Amino acid sequence: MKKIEHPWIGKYLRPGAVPSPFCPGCGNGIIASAFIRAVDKKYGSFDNFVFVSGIGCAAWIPSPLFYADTIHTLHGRAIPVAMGVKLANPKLNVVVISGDGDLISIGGNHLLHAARRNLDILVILVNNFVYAMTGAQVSPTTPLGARTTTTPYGNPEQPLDVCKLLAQTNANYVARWTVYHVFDLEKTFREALDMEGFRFIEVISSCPTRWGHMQKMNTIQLLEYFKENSIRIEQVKDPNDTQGKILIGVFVKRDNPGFIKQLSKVREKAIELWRKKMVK
Ligand SMILES: Cc1ncc(C[n+]2csc(CCOP(=O)(O)OP(=O)(O)O)c2C)c(N)n1
Ligand code: SF4
Ligand SMILES: [Mg+2]
Repeated sequence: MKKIEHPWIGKYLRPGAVPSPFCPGCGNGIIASAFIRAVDKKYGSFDNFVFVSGIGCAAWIPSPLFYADTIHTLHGRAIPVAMGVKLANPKLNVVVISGDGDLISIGGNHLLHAARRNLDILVILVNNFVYAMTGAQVSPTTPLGARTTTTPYGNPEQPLDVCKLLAQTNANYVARWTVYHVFDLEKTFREALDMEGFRFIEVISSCPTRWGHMQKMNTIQLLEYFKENSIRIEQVKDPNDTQGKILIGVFVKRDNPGFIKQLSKVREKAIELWRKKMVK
């Protein structure tokens, strides 16, 4: 095989993982490159980063693709592992990248509570509407009526709008883009990387092999669909404008103290009380 040369290989991309492990047309490559460009502009390296992922195609973005410290953990358990990493060393930039099945289905409970705590991690949800790695099974984001391998006559369930849900918690940042909106995506990564507290970015991604196959859509058609059917939050004049549309943009941006700050306040208080021997 011809050797591929690129300045990112050996810096941001693990040499053994190039060419990428993803199918042609997979949005995972677009998300990975937008994220690397954001990090490169802000920090110039992955030195202070730890990436945590669960199981699924999206989880392969950090591991094996990124040449960085990564923990590829159990299905659904990326967030608790990321919490452990952040508590052990709060100076690290801790980033979770995983899929809709991993983060919302089996890992949904962890996602909700990390947002409630305003835990200082960045979570990137790669939403391709199915469990892609295991063969296009229905997920909590599969649209109503859509065909998947486990709903061959149409999905009878309503999907979860996870951005709307998390916007109601204490999360400091919640945003959604699609892989068509690549410049917005990079900008949002840069913005979120700087912040404390819980930051959540959903990226609607193209999966031509599993999701696209079930919908009889190729990569171009998927990207065209994202382009034609997205509406920016600022453009919404009436709630009906969002019917059948993908609502994109920044849902919330706050600068509330993150969990690490709250925890250190309690820790300082405990030490002070202990010193005064007020605690038995
Ligand atoms: C405990 C456990 N249950 C089920 C599986 C099988 N499994 C592997 S990946 C996956 C779903 C992945 O879906 P998603 O997170 O959406 O990632 P995608 O492949 O779509 O990027 C499942 C159910 C597993 N690995 N471990
Ligand atoms: S199955 Fe879908 S999500 Fe997985 S690598 Fe292929 S295109 Fe990407
Ligand atoms: Mg998925």
